[in-house]
Amino acid sequence: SDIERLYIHESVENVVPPEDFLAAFDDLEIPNELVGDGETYEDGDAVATYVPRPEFLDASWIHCIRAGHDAFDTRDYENRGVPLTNTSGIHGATVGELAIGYMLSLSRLVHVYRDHQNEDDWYSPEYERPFTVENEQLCVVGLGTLGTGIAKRADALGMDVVGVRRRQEAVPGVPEVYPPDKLGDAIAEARFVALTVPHTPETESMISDGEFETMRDDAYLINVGRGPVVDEAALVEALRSENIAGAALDVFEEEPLPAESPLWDFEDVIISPHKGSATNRYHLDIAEVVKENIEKIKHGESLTNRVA
Ligand code: NDP
Ligand code: 7N6
Repeated sequence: SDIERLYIHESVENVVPPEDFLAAFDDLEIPNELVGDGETYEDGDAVATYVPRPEFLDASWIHCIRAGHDAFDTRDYENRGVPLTNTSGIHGATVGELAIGYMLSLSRLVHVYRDHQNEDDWYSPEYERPFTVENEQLCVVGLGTLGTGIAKRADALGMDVVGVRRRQEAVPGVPEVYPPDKLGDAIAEARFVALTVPHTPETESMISDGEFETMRDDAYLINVGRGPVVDEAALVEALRSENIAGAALDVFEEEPLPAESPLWDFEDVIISPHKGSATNRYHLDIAEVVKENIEKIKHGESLTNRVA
């Protein structure tokens, strides 16, 4: 049935200013409203939300404003026949540019110079340390919106890009695509390993002791997917034992990253507080996906990004 009302759950504040997000729907013919917990929903209601809530199962359609819908139990939605959609498809440039920024900093030491700037220190690194990313190998694990967003930008910088995914589909800028059971081969020669897979039972702790053994000693791990994809204790150990050279991390097993985490203190670990997707037009990018699906429901077409 048609969507008659659009509710925006207040949890969207985790990512976007709720009032700005709400205003992005003002051009629709249907009413929109900001709601909190404990609301009642009925047929014809749609909810865009950051968190899952049991009462959402009474509505006609739920949209998760995140690309990763791992906080939602898809079985609940399937059992009730309520469609659940996510916001994959919009983060190629945002997360892609962040990952490129990480690699350019790790190679040209921008983060190190800033650390020294904080001490008014005109610093000269060891001659051996800086390098260009040009001609270095990047392995992108997961070749969806995020992964291809990183791959095509890395390709433009003259990097040699390989990737990992389950489906053996050709990906522009990625001449070599490995299946997940060849992960070791895919990461063995890489200077940078970038993780862009969703958190699923298959990807949990996909990068652990064995993978850090396999990686080059001068390699850097980039994680912009989800924290649990990496065994964080193994990562800390790999950094301590100099089994890898460093890391750039946007996502963590526990967020916010606890103050006592050793990850804060490595010079060649760059930490961003889950801001890979944060830009000043994030609310508009998400709203576009929601509006596209409101149109699709109206025309009886199948939903984009349906995950349950
Ligand atoms: P997509 O669905 O477009 O891409 C996911 C990719 O992962 C697909 O190419 C899929 O390919 C691959 N994949 C899935 N399972 C496996 C596996 N077991 N082994 C290898 N590859 C696998 O999603 P997005 O790119 O939009 O987002 C990916 C994830 O990134 C999200 O789920 C979310 O967790 C995270 N994210 C983080 C953000 C941040 O702020 N840091 C922002 C946005 C997203 P195939 O099916 O062929 O295996
Ligand atoms: C919100 C980032 C996603 O999955 O994790 C991202 O889209 C959202 C802080």
